[in-house]
Amino acid sequence: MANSDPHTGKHWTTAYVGVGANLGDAGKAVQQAATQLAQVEGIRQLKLSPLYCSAPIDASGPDYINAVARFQTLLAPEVLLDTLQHIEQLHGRERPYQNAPRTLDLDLLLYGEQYINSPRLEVPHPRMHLRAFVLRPLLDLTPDIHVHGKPCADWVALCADQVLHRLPSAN
Ligand code: PH2
Ligand code: MG
Ligand code: MG
Repeated sequence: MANSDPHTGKHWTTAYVGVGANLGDAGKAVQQAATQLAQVEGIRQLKLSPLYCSAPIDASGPDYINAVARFQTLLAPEVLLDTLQHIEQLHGRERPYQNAPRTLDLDLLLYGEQYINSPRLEVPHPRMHLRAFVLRPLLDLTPDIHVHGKPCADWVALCADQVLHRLPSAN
């Protein structure tokens, strides 16, 4: 099987996670979340995209900071979801109402080539192909990536009206 470790036989899957925040020090929360994810057993080779700032879409509150993390994982999708929710909790995530402002949001965007529809999880993430704050950082990480069978760059062109500012990198 592609991407199996020859010594352990374990299978590493490439996953993408959308990282966002619009309460508190959002930029710091996004960076910290990436560091925390990279330290999880069963996650390797994590790369965080550049950070972007944008107004909330279908939501209210301060501007968002968004990025995307790409990594390889041995964790099954729902175990990965548990891990993401645990990290959200470490950042004091509250859910008073749908799309409320948040200290940290971690959304599983893509898990290999899989389509998942379970009560807890829909992958690819249902609105990702419509959101520049997801697509632009995704394209930064993996320029040839496809979403729903179409080049990500094509989806980006379709949401060219969404204003998004790339933040200068810290290093
Ligand atoms: N997340 C939402 C709703 N609206 N808008 C921006 N700009 N960035 C987000 O991450 C975001 C949003 C729900 O998760
Ligand atoms: Mg979200
Ligand atoms: Mg979420």
